[in-house]
Amino acid sequence: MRACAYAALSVALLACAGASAGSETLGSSGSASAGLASKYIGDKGIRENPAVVFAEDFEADDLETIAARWESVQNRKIMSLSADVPAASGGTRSLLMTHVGGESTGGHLYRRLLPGYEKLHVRFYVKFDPACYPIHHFVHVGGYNPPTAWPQGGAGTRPQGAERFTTGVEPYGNEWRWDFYSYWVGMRSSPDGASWGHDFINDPALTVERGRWICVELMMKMNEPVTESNGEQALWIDGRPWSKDGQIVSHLGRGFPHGRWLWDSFLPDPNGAPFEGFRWRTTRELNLNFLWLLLYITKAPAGHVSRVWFDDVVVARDYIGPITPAADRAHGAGVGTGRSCGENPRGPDWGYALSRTDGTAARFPGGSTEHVFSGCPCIKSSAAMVDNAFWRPFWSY
Ligand SMILES: [Ca+2]
Repeated sequence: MRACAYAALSVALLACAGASAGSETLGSSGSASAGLASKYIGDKGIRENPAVVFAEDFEADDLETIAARWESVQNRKIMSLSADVPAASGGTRSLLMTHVGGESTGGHLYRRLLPGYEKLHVRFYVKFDPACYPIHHFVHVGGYNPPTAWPQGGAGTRPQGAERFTTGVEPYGNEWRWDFYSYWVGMRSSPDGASWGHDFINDPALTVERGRWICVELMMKMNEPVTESNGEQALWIDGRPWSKDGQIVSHLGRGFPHGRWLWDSFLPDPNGAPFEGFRWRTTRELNLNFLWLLLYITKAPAGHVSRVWFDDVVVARDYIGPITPAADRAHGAGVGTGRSCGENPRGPDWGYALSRTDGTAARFPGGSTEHVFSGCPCIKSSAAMVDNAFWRPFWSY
């Protein structure tokens, strides 16, 4: 459980609404299938995929260009463009938020995702400086009816069912563990009589590692029909769901996982009752329609500096997954291991890029230096290759 002190926030700008998600990409083995990102090395061109709703890679010469892609920008003065990017990223810029204790409570980028969706995946990369102060609230996804160009309030209050729901993906306070933080009509009460956001994973082992880039993906799926509690939400860290005591606990829907409630916390437990599912809404007018890239820090001592980087945000109707690294950058990681094509650990349908044995970039028709194949075997015979000699496979996962 977690006390949510939103009261100090200026009115309409910050709200802790809970939303949720669902995921259909978890197989029986619990591993995620290849996502949209597997088709776009370095994420280059991913925004052209018809399933992609929005993408923000922060590749721009100035913040004004970035701000134009969002509807609400709070505290732009703490934001800057940084050359620190995820290793697999095809870009050279990320967004850095530099919070200084005593000067502000952070900042945000917010925008609607219109016309609104029944299911969405939101994937982003984040890096917390090792000295980053505990986060009070973080990135949120959800829906407002009607949609607004700014985040709404509602902290501590259970939604009515027709007007809002939200879910934050949050590094929980001093614990630095990943969990959801959800508000919806079906939520329960907190010990103080209010309804603060609910958490669901409650595993300290799901640590938020500071000092490195992390790939975070949230999925939310609406309940349909609106009388049912068949909505879902799911979370992947670095492309992996989270399991505990023999069950996946990062994907919740009607009947899964098993556990029990303690006030506003769902505690997964294989011997508990099946999760009841999410009734996110009571009307179809309410759906997934906003993304709130939020950094909210409230208790850092005066002068304490907390740096948080964001990059490679993608919103899509299907599973996205981590960025596929370029062959040249990753050369060596999967080369020379003696694996044959048939031993591709992601299965024969997983694509991969090639690089030359001498370390130079591969060349393909059209001048491209990168290529993702969709099948196996293919390395020695693919018509896409300019030259059959000197190529080796690189496993792109
Ligand atoms: Ca970037």
